[in-house]
Amino acid sequence: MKIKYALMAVATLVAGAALVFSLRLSLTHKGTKEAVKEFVLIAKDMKFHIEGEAKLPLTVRKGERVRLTIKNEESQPIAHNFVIVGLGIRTGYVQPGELETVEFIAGHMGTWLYACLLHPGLMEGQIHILP
Ligand SMILES: [Cu+2]
Repeated sequence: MKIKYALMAVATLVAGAALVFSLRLSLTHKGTKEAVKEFVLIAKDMKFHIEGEAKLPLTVRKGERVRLTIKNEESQPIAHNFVIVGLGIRTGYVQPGELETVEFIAGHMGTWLYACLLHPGLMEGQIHILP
């Protein structure tokens, strides 16, 4: 009887360890696979400015996950949004003091126009999706 319980305990431990190991494997896999390219665009004085070390125009590689945040830092009551014309990506209207983030996979190579649809001409730029 005692041996049977001991064997069951060992089997449970082994199964538990295998489960933990496979969970860690899948987490590690996910962590390396889903690197995110992050941009923060500041909307201020009717222009887009880039925050941090990123440069304009925005440049990413095909297949990359992109996380883009638009922050409205206007001192006047002016709303803005962010739309990548041609890729079907858009935020809602972002009010002063607010921000919104969109996330997408850069699936189509080329140079795409992005803009604030409320102020086209004043607030627009390009995103390059490279091979
Ligand atoms: Cu705008």
